[in-house]
Amino acid sequence: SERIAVYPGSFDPVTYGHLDILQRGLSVFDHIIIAVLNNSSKNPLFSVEERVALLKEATAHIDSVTVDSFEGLLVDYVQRKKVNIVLRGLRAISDFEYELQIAAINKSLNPKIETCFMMTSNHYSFLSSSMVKEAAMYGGTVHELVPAQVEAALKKKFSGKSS
Ligand code: COD
Repeated sequence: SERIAVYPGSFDPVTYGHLDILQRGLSVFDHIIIAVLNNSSKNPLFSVEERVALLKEATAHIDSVTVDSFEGLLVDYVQRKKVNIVLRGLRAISDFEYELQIAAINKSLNPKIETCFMMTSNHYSFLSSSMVKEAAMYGGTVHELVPAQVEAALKKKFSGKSS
């Protein structure tokens, strides 16, 4: 049977760090469902539709990936998809505590669901969506950090707001 994992996140916006974890995940899983959190409380820069569209463009060349969004509890979404593995990435040690907390809460909410962690390459270990947004806001070059469509979308968001 097919091994499927759900890769959840805010992806506001998707970076090469996220895509690095996706690539690693694809060496272990047959199919990965990227699940974008539809979060009103986190006040994202990109709407859920925009984040999904950017992820779809960034993964268009990969057959074994689908992009979706979800609301409410992650474990409920994962169960609805009939999946029992959550894929997450680890960067610097600072991620560990946060990820441990999420994994522990999810485990207590649904013991059948396991979280699988992949370590990012050193190259991306300090890359985050928030850093990318801040750099772009002040007119910095984010070319090496995000796919071209994301770079263009950031430019559009911040045009007129910087300088
Ligand atoms: N290198 C490697 N991995 C990276 C990098 C990088 N440079 N950047 C990000 N990642 C990894 C992150 O470690 C994470 O594993 C994944 O990519 C997604 O990252 P983000 O920042 O886009 O996503 P988060 O952390 O905001 O996602 C949080 C969730 C949406 C998973 C969480 O809030 C959630 O499940 N919410 C739904 C409500 C719920 O179920 N709550 C209970 C559990 S908290």
